[in-house]
Amino acid sequence: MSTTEAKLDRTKLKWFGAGAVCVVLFAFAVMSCGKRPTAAELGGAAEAATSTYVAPGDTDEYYLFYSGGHSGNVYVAGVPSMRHISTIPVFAAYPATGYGFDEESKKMLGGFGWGDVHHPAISETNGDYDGRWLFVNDNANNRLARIDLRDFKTKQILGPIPNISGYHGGSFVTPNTEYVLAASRFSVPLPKGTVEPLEEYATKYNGVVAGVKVDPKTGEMSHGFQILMPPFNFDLGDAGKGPSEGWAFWTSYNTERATGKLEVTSTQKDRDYIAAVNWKEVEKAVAAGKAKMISGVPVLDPKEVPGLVYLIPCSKSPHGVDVSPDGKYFIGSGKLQSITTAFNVEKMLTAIQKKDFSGNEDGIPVLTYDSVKDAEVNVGLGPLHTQFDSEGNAYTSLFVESAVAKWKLGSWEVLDKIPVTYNIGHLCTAEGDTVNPDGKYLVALNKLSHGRHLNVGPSQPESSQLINIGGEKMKMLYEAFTEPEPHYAQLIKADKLKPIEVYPKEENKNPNAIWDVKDAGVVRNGTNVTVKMVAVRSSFEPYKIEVNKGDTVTIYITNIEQTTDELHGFGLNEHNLNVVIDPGETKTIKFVADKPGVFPFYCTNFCSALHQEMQGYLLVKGGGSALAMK
Ligand code: RUQ
Ligand code: CUA
Repeated sequence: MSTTEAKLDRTKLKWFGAGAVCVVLFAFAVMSCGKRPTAAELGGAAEAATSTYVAPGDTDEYYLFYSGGHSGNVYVAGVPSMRHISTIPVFAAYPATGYGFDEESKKMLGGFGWGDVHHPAISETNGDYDGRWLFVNDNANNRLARIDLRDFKTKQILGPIPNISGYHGGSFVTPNTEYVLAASRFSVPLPKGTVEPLEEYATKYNGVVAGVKVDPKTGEMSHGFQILMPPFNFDLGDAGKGPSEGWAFWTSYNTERATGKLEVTSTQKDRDYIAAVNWKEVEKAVAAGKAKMISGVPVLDPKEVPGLVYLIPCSKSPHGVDVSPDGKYFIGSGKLQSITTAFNVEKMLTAIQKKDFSGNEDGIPVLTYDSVKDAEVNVGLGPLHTQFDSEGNAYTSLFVESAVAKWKLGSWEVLDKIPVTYNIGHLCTAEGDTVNPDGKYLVALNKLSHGRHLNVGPSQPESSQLINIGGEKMKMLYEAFTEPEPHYAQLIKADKLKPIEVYPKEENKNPNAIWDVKDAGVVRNGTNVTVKMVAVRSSFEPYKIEVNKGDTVTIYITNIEQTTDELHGFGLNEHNLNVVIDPGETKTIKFVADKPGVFPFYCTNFCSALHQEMQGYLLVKGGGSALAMK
């Protein structure tokens, strides 16, 4: 770089506030280890900094929804800034929004204190994100949740789903969100509740692959169909599209049907399987009465109903299968190998037609590997998960190698590779699992950070990296802390979502909602005390609730504000109760007043200059007399 160019570069930097700061820090970091940054390093950092810089007041181009693993939450960040902008509690209580404290959300949680959120999926219409709902599965308690993207709130939790054990093989949606895929990671004897000796695992335990039905209008989820499978461990999946529409795919491992130390016992065979299910045929079979009901769900046994399921050999210990945007290929990678395999849907259909089978598992035909495979691509060590861009390229995460490989569908050439830090699990490209990916960005969800952040002790913060995939070569742009533990993510163009700002009053159908302070009050019926309360800047009405020890108290609070961002909270001292009520919302609190005394309640969510004054008292009579001050 010439001096003029260097000068130009510096002048440019002046105009990019954050960019400049980053470059200075970068330069400082490099110099402090005794090296001067090269012009190329400075230029690259400036470019990266400016392309991720979102100025104060500006907003990001994409929403990133990523799973929060065993936190039970879904996290929302903006891309390219990677700023964490929201937390959506799903399977665990979250005091910040009062989730899990009001009666409505407590009921949804069903008594479980946590969940293990794995793979978020945005609903689709014609194979493209329609921005209506986000589904997430719970690996721990076999549940599926639906978040409404109109208000970013969890609206339904279905489960524990009968017969599914370790719901990891989801949530992947079919092209018109007819189903959300589900599968058992851990085979168990069925129906649940029965016990068979572990020694008889191979014959008496069952795997299950399934589809949870979704109502196309309301998003309401219900038990769809299930298929009884051999006791393999079923892993991640994907739905077919285009020429493969109507098919669903999952990988499986431990096709050895082993127990004990799986790291040894389940890695004996060279290949495991991809299970391919023709869900349109499954629907017909269910309609024809060929399913039997097990624990309230129609279950099909492929031994009795052939033609629904096929197995395709895949490199051993695969972790999911991904269908290309055109629906022609499905990609399966063995974690213990350095190749990923591209299978061809047309070849699969031909093999099925010609009964080109190499064996069977409990009566399920195994297709001949060489007949279905299109190519083995030498991507690198530990291939895990593949996503796509708009130019016909695929991107595969390499766990062992700590890198992302870019390769071409069809010509199978590996085009580029970029190191990531460290041990990437999944990756997510912009709308990369739809029929219409955007390209542009890739987020690497790394499993280990090995001190990429300030030291905060043994539990090291996670890190995810933003990579520009808009050009020929991938470029590292930014690295950010991500809440633990991201397993998968969805990256959707921001303008596809139109979240509401307040809950419109006319849409509030809660029979206990009140909109005028003169309707507020306390009504007693035996030992049941019902309070209808209004929260509005900056007071509660009523501000005094008098009850007797032992009364059951139900409080319906309506936030009658119709102004954006005017939330109120209701925290009750020493009662483990806090709810937050958004503008136009009504929430229900219920508790037994079992402690005598005077308990202040107050607004927990900052709302106005007189927020601190927004308070009241609960008087629970039945204790001793007070110590009066003389
Ligand atoms: S998963 S990385 Cu459900 Cu691969 Cu965790
Ligand atoms: Cu209402 Cu703070």
